[in-house]
Amino acid sequence: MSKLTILRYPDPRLHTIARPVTEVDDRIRRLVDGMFEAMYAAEGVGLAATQVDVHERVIVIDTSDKRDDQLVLINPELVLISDEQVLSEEGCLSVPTVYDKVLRPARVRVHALGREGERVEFDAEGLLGKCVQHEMDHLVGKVFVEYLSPLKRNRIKTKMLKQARDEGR
Ligand code: K2U
Ligand code: ZN
Repeated sequence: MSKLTILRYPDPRLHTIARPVTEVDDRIRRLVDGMFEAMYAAEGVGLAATQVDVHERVIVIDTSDKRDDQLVLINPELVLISDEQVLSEEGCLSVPTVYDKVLRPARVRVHALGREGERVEFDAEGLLGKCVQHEMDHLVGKVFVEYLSPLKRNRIKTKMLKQARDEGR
């Protein structure tokens, strides 16, 4: 698979709602491998299929320091969400150079399928917890800047459009 391109905000395709994966087959595994390649190249810790213009419920994550602990989440669901919330800084590979604080549940329990179609279930908090929630937002067409004020969001939109012009995108 040639290297996947990560969509840049405010590309309208980022607001597409992903459909569930019907079969975890070699096509999905090739997509997963391409997503990890694009995520590592962009020095990210997570990536949703929406961001590479594939609208199926697939997420890849690697929050390890050595970049060698791959987590694949297919058809992910949050089955438990803590009442406690935490405010922490986020960024996004689709909104480069922009970082701001987002309030999210502190802990979540995740159910998903893994790379071979096996059941995956874990509790997540901290960086992994917010990454899972950030990626699952992507799968329903939501970008983290939508949690910010309209004024901030419009300034970011203007900045991204200028960046794209300057890069000849
Ligand atoms: O979905 C993405 O764009 C990947 C995010 C994952 C993430 C977001 C918020 C909190 C935790 C993880 C990026 O990996 S965030 C870090 C980043 C942002 C821009 C450029 C490089 C790395
Ligand atoms: Zn993102």
